[in-house]
Amino acid sequence: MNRWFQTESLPTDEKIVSTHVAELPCCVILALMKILAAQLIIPLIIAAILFSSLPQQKAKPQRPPNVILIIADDLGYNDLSSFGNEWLHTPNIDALGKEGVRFSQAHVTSPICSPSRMGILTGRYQNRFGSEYMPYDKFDPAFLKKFRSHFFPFHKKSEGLKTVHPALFINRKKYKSGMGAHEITLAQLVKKSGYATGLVGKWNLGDEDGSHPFERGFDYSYYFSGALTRYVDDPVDSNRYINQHLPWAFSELPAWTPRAGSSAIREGKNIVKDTGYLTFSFAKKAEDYIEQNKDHPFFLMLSFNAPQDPFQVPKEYFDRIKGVEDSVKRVYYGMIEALDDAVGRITEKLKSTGLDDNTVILFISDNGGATYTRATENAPLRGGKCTHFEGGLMVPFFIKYPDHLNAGTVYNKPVSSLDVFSTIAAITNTALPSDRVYDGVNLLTYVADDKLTPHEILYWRNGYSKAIRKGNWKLYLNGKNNKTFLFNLENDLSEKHDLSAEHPTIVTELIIELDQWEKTQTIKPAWPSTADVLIDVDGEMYFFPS
Ligand SMILES: [Ca+2]
Repeated sequence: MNRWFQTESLPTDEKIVSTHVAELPCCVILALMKILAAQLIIPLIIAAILFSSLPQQKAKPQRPPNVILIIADDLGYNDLSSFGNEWLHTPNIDALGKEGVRFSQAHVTSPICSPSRMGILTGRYQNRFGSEYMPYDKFDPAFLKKFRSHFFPFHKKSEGLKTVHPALFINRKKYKSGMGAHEITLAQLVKKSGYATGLVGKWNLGDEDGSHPFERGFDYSYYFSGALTRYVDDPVDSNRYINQHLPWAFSELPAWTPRAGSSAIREGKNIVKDTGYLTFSFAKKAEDYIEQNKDHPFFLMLSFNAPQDPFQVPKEYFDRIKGVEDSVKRVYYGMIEALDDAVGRITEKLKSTGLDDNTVILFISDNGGATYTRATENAPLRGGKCTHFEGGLMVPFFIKYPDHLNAGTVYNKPVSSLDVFSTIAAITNTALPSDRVYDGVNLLTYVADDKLTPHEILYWRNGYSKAIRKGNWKLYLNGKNNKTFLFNLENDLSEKHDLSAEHPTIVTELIIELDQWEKTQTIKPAWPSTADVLIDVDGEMYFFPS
């Protein structure tokens, strides 16, 4: 029965009418019946119209919503206007939070690109399937030769890189690095519900057979498979673009690798020549994808490499940044404003195609800001990319879902990038596979009910660098530095006060919980780390296996 026709008063009214009818003369009864009949005709006509409209409603259900997952690269907690940065303007990205939900404590599962993206794309801790370190990129042979001969002398001068695992140069054929064949990606998931699937941008989930996006559920792909590529292909027009080198950063040499091997731009299986500024090329491809798929439900993963290095920016974006003298920061902020404009083009395209009311946009960064570039600090958080301090793990995250999530909501409980998978499963009405454990939750449920808590415990492991958060207690262990930190994030989000000496029992409890998770829910890394990097945090150097 339709809810429009269920009224609690109807049985009572019937009872009253029948009682009075028995006591009245026939002529009065007839007159009353005429009046009643007249009064009933109009409601009956309305009821008939409403009933007749029901099958029509069922015949035309609202189309399932489109889903666009936008991933930024190394965009830190303090790199957007809405998260407090006063030196740049990011109105388009911030609008996603203003028109949806802004998550103030969103954690990724790793402070480096690939393992974090593995978690987002599978909804499972990547440690469950051995994707703990960066996969081995394929470099241009000529570049690799130069890389080898310059690597160690170069890095003796840099602060960032301590050792390089021989696997990077010698054993790469011994290991198949990349997402395990058994894992199910978001694209493979939503295809079960009939979605068209597209990837535009950085992949970084492996460059071996079986690991490519077109082999992992994406019907369409315009991408590069590795961690890094230039924003402008050679030759760079110095009248239009600014190159900012970072001779102090361990990533300096690989960041400027020519567009070959894992850095080549591909459309499906074919290498293509992209002549634009890559952030805008990705925006254009995403616009085209939306146009071409506007007549049926689609899932688009738009995975920018901005604002990761190499630092290259169109001159007009450099000029837009006012009041910042440091050219490194100015280029970096310009790259973020270009990213913001690219996001604006996507939201405009949704409006012009009439899809904006029925499209969900999720925006997240894959890890915290890279402090080793000296362009960002992640304030008020400590540390950054390649550390398990919050600066490496806590990132900007928004979900805009018109008519389902209230505009302007700020959600303050800890959430995880693992939740992206379960939330998209719910939005697309796709059942999660029952043959494996999923570590995320459907955030729609939790945002709607403040009494619920998405995660009591979160875990992290990249080799010897590990962390656990239980409630507001956060433990960070660095086996190579021989450090143990305990923080209470409720009143010390900046991780300034190590409480490990004051609360040894909590330290022990958290170590046991972390150990238990490692023993029962993770496997050994499927391939060795490529390098130990050294990251400066407040003047102290911390090891991290990349
Ligand atoms: Ca990244």
